[in-house]
Amino acid sequence: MYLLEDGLRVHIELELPGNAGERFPLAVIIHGFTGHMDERHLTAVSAALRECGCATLRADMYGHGKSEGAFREHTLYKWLTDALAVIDYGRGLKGVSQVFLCGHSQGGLTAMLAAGMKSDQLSGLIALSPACMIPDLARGGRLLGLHFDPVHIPDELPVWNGLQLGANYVRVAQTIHVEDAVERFSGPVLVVQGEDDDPVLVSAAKAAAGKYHDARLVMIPNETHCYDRHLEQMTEAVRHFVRSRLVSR
Ligand code: FER
Repeated sequence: MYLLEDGLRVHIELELPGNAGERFPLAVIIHGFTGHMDERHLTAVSAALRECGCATLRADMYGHGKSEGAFREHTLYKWLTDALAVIDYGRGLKGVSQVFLCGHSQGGLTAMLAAGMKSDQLSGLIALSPACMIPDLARGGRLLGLHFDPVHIPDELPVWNGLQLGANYVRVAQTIHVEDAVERFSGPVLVVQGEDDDPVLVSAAKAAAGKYHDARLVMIPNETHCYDRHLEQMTEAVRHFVRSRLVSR
């Protein structure tokens, strides 16, 4: 189904746990850059969360999957307002007792930013391979494996799969200070990171985990950005984190 956010359709998929009672927790799940809600690692984390009794609400962000908006025009601000709208929709569903927020990569960064704005409304944040180095890379003119002048940003940046990304993506990213969002979230955090991911991502994820008030970092040896090799280790870390943070309804 679709939500309307600022006049544009945001594609969402709500799935209830097998034994949903009158009250149940809910987890919102956000994909990464060039991704979509049906990627293998996202359907897997979604299934793991339902095994813990959570309803899951996966969403396609602006310019991705089946949501409206052009990929070229997407920015972290647009993803953030989409994420806030999806969380608000989830919070408003009848029976929802508590809300977890989970994101992968750029969706992990988006989740970290949204969590900083909704610390009082979230029971936990799950950041999978969070791409929290994007703002620093944008300020340094080094996104997407490219080098550019960060003060005179080219109108379009080529993305690895033939897509083009507009300069406003970079201009927006340059203004974002992840440590502010980290400081503003006081709830529990799980960061999961594969050790064979891009080293820039690995060190940024470790650093972010170290700055949260209450974070657990699970490093998975010999694992990629999208958990291609040890998917079960990622989903097990998520189940363990969520199970100990369920409130009695
Ligand atoms: C980049 C590295 C990683 C980048 C984006 C990502 C826009 C995001 C990856 C993902 O969400 O999977 O340089 O630039």
